[in-house]
Amino acid sequence: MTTYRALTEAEAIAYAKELPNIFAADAQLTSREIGDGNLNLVFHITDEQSGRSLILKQALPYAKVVGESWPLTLDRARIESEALQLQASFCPELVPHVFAYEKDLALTVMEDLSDHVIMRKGLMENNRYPLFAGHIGTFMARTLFYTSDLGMNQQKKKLQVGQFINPELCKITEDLIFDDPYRDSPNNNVEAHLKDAVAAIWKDHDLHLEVAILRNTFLTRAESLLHGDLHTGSIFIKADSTKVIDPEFAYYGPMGFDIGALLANLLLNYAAQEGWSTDEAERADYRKYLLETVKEVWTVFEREFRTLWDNDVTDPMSETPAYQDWYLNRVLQETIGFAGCKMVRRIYGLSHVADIDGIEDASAREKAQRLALAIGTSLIKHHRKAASIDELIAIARDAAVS
Ligand code: SR1
Ligand code: MG
Repeated sequence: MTTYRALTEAEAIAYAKELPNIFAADAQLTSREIGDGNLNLVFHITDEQSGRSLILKQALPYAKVVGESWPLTLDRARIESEALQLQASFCPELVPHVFAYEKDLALTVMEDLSDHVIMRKGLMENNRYPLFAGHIGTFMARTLFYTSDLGMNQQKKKLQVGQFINPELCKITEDLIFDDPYRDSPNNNVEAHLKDAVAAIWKDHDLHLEVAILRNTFLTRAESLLHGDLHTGSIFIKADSTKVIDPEFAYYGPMGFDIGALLANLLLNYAAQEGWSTDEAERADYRKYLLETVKEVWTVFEREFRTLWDNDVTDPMSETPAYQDWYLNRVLQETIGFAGCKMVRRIYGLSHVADIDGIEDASAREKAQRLALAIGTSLIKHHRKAASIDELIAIARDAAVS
């Protein structure tokens, strides 16, 4: 039995050499630790001679972003590798291939995607990805439908809920998204120029009610196997390919949480345009592209989900007239609410996003932050009244002009 230890680059090379059928026995491998996320080590292993490469991802027993004072279960590596393999059974072209998972080292061996870029970085360079909405809408429709009571055997689903119980990672989300931002928590990271806006949020009881309702939904609704952290840093992209990575927060929760996370991150980039583009017309044009993408993501998701429901549904009551419409409207409303929560937490919670924090000019950054907060809080307050994705888009558009 191997005992857990965080690998060094040399140990990562030695481990990779032992993997069957990947590198030649005499291959000269190099390793670079490239993990830039909050939690894990990521080794990029390459063999110059054959051109072969792969990724070794290893969970650390603590949250890297905070340090060893924040212990974190290694079981998240199992959850991630099992979620990736399940997602691959629904849409293999949209996730990295997993070659192996080593429990004792909390280590997953997977396909190297370095010909793609992290989508957040691509958006920060104002790149456009015309195939993205189709890819991600399909990913969400398939993974959320086929892991729900609508798309699989309902007894097997209960067992699958057990397979993906993920209490420690869920607690991070419960705290950082549905609690800390709404009170003066030491976990928050508030820039001085935002103190008035944040203080107003801490006093806004109408807003707190909506957040409490969304938090309750996150805590209690075992609807589908979620990715659990579907932001633009969890997506590798290039013109003709999208790969969803990093599902270590996977658990059974409400569908709208994944969709909302994705839309929130597009809207955070929308808000960040304040700082990235000085040319008014260029900024307006990229914002238009982002809102069109938001709409298309929802439209593809809804269309694909309805098709799966019509063709593959397992629930005996699913043909009840108007049930499908009721169901999708509820998913839409929760998507909008969760999107709002995901925006607010990234502005002054523990963990921010580079789209916003990377704006060097403090006054442009403040404008972007206030815009994100205005959109996020409006989405939260509006979510239970929503009946169309156009309402989310109108909120984003109106906030940017006011
Ligand atoms: C302590 S982890 C902070 C954040 O990083 C991940 O990407 C999740 O979004 C989590 O909330
Ligand atoms: Mg991650």
